[in-house]
Amino acid sequence: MFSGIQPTADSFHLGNYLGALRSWVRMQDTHDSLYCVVDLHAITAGHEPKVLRQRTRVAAAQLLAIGIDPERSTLFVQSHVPAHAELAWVLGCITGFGEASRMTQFKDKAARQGTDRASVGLFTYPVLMAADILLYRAAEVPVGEDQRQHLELSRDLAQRFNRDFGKTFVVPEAYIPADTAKITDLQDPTSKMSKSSSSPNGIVELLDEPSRSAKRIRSAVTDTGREIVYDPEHKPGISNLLSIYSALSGETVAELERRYEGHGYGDLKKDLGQVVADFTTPIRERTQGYLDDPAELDKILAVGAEKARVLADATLRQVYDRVGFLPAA
Ligand code: AQP
Repeated sequence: MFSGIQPTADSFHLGNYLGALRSWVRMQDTHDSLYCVVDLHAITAGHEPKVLRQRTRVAAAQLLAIGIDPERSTLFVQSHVPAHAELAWVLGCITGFGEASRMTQFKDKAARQGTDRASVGLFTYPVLMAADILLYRAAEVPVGEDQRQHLELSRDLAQRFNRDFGKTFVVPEAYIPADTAKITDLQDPTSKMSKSSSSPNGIVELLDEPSRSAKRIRSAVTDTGREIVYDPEHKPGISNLLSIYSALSGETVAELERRYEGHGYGDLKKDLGQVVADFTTPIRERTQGYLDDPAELDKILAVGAEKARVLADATLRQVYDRVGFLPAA
């Protein structure tokens, strides 16, 4: 099993955690797992080198803090394993231009940045993601709903390569949690909570101070009604808060609806602020603990990269052979 996350913000948000990272932690018990901080992906939309380096460490520290265990899983940084970029080139050569042009995430981001400013790297982002996954012959990929189309492309490329050059890749399946596949923006509950497109008040960050998270939750957009019921179509704001509450507390949405019968939105928001604080405070503290010892953190990542390189290089050698490259002496 493989999955990755971009170091494109100072903190992960609850959408990242509930849509993907929570499954990462759980799947360590049942799967041979590889987890990657995808820094190559993080330079597709403009970046500051010093900030990227810091965010890459913060990303790795947060993954350790939420419970990724480097003894049981392989945790590494994408740029430490050159085979990712090398396989992406080969896969790019079997990807149709029209096929890549249909990726909605590129279309959305390019529309926001302006087509002239959007990079070729942003365009080929999903091909690099396919390389990440296929290198490790991953059968399952835990992601949020927003990545479904990219996963579909990875499957198509695996099948195409296997057909044209002989069976090489495992065709991966997306693992998308039913209840929290899409956590939405607190200020615009019809859009996904997103590091790059949400306003700061639309996001709850794992590393936020509890008072700031509570304030953002208190100011979350809700509808004009009074009833606390789960109805994503008519009450997207309240439904999003109920999803988050249920996922973090372990209570079902139906139990929460019963508990808050006759209460106002303010009560739900206040209690959710506390639930979020209880959840994020130990994560924030543990993250800081890892950041206080960067040498140890870098050592964990070096060990992870070494393990990943062994697997990735074996796949890449096979791919190079299958496509007809002359072996290096
Ligand atoms: N709102 C969300 N709900 C559920 N899952 C989500 N994910 C992201 N947002 C939500 C999942 O988090 C994983 C890692 O995200 P990423 O940083 O690699 O990719 P992303 O989708 O690009 O995340 P953002 O916040 O939207 O970042 P930007 O704005 O920089 O693109 C993925 O599995 C994703 O599905």
